[in-house]
Amino acid sequence: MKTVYSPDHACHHPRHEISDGALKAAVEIPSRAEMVLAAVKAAGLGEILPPTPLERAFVERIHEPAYIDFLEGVWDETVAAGRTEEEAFPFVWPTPGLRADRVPTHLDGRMGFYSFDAGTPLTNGTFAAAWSSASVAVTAADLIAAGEGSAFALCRPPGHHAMSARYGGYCFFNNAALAAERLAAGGRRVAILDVDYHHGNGTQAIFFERGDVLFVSIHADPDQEYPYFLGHADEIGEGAGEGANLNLPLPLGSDWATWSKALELALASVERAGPDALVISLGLDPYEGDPISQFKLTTDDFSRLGERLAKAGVPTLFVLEGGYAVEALGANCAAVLTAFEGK
Ligand code: 6XA
Ligand code: ZN
Repeated sequence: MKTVYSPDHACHHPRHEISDGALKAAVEIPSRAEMVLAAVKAAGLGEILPPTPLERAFVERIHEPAYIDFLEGVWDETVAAGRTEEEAFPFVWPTPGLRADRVPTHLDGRMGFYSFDAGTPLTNGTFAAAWSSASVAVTAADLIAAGEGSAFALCRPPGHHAMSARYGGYCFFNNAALAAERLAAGGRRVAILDVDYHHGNGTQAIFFERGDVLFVSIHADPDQEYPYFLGHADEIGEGAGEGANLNLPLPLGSDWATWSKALELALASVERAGPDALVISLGLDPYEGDPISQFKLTTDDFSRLGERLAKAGVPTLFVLEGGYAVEALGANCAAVLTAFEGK
């Protein structure tokens, strides 16, 4: 399996985030990708390729032009506002009852308009890193389009929370959605299976009214876990997308016995759709040792996941999402990918 990777992820290097209602040490940090890269190399998974340049017109198929402009310019705006902190955070949003039909000119208004949480730090190099991450995903999708049976997009920052015009959950561009769009644009039927601990609200929202891309997600019950406001079982898609969205929320504390039952339901739905390509939003935060998550998957369970996905027999693109147990991240990622390859 080929891996696509860019060192530019390290341009996004937050020191802090807001979580648990306070300023904390950031967990979505460059060492995550470095650990995964080292493990993929050590496992001899296959060639490691750089991304090809990403065309902005293609990104605009998923993300609004004004949002792309905002992300590209927000650090200059931050500096122009005389701010000298290492990170910038929004703190006010156009929730129901406030007006969302005007984009404010002030930086704080603009950050709130284009985000949905306060937990996602913007830094000097965020745009460069997020763009490189999106480039990695689309390049890996092109490998599948060219006939590879599998590929790994070693994306950082992650993407599955990013909506067409809002960032949040450490995500800026929706890497999996861009990859799926690339494959769907070639006339393929695509299924996305999101195994991250958190619901992929951005990916769901992007494809909610589309019938050509199935979105299936196994995640912690949003009544009890981030992102809280999407990810319930009654969200089944709308219009042409009705029936093409499947959420499988699970209780906190779920282990492989519970999780693997959801996986069978997820794969049954994928099988019914009969896709030409499968995109896995590969979050490794269902791991028992993850510092911000509360599922109980082990490294061996990640091997079982890889083995099971291979049995689906569909060309498969793995797109890295969350996972914060940095020391175990490489082993868990390699477990999925090498088991998929039958190694
Ligand atoms: C709130 C938790 C953000 C979730 C990030 C993640 N600080 N998403 O791993 O998949
Ligand atoms: Zn996650």
